[in-house]
Amino acid sequence: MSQNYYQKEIETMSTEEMKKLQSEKLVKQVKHVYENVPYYRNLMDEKGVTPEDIKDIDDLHKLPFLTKADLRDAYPYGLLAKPLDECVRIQSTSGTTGRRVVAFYTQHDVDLWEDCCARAITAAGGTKKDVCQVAYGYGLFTGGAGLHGGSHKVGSLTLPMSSGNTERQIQFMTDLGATILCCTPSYAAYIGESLKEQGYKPEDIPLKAGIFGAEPWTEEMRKGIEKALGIKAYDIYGLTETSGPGVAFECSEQSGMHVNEDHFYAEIIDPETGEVLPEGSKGELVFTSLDKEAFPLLRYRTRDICVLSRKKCSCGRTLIKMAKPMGRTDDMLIIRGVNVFPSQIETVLLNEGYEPNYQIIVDRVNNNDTFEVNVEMTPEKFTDKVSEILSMEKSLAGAMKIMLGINPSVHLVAPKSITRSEGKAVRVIDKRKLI
Ligand code: DLL
Repeated sequence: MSQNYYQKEIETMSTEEMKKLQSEKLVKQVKHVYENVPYYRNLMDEKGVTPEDIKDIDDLHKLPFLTKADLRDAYPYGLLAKPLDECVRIQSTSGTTGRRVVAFYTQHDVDLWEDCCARAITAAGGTKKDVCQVAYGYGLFTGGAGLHGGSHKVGSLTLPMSSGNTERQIQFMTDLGATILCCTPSYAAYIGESLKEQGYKPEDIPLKAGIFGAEPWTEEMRKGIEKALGIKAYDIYGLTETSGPGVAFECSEQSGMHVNEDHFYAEIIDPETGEVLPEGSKGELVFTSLDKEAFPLLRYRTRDICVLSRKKCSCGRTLIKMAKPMGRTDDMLIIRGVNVFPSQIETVLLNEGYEPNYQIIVDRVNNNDTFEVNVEMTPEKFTDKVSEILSMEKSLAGAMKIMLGINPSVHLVAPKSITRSEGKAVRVIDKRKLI
């Protein structure tokens, strides 16, 4: 295989060796947390677990979970495991769903995180010869900082663009010959649209690969972006609580993301009961940070719904793989009693030849849920004949009914009328105020 591994000895380690490494790290980590984080020590005491009970990775299930509610309770310093003067950085979430998460990093933690991102860039074919355009937001969001650091480690020429200012993105991309683009998939799709409008064909664009994540995106959307930009599009996953992007990354096989399991141990649990589920089961993804110093969360419930697999990968890596997250336990809409994920709607749209430019609007009128989906017409499908529009809306609503089991009312809206996102896209407007 021609690809250059960044850390081959880890990424192709046997499962037994990996387990040994994880066990050694976990024993130390639990001790570190117990001694330095009174908040978690109380949770362990309540559960009657001591650090001595954790002898290897198979004992992990004995430990209590941490949830977003714990992060809220402990905000801002309650889960910090190192003195502040040993920390060199914070990053934070946008805080759209409740209080912000503030994560702390020592220099060791920053290095570990950047290593993970460097592995991701390498797996996407990146080397020091590449020009890596980082169009994730810089600042508190982890996307910009993480991929920026990873690109430096790989030795690529890094373009620290941040998100937005699409004209300038395109100018730098074409003038400086960017070969790798890092941004959210929705922004990649938007950059693709803008390039097309400016008369660029995929073969005129210097890019060869994209590293896209931070929000859910479907296989159909991947195909659309790959076609528009003439690239291979790789998924990358992570969350602020675990450090940021790079917890898992896609390789040449493009079928699920390898978890950097020497640093982050993944479990799948039943979100209702908390029971650990066997490999291959669908459930909530839980991460344990095995060697972070400042903000080392143990058994953190991500709320992402996912599946893990140890199936052999053609790239040679042995790191366990996670599927594309299928939604979030808190992203799932319950409309008229039926579970609906935005990703299902996106799949229907792409199958039916629409772009993933849509917005779901849910409301409650006279105790009944209303369910509307606004979908942009594509220039190809555009018509101003009312009868044709009605028939297209009916056919799309029918396809959604088959996928979801309930009937939305679909409205086709003019191309480009739904606000484009330069970061994470806002797909759902839930006006019901159920919480
Ligand atoms: O989104 C970190 C990140 C930055 C990942 C850049 C990838 C690239 P948060 O803002 O804390 O961190 O949001 C974390 O975003 O729990 C998932 O629900 C979602 N998410 C992240 N990556 C993916 C992905 C960053 N590849 C939350 N596919 C996570 C689907 C993703 N969802």
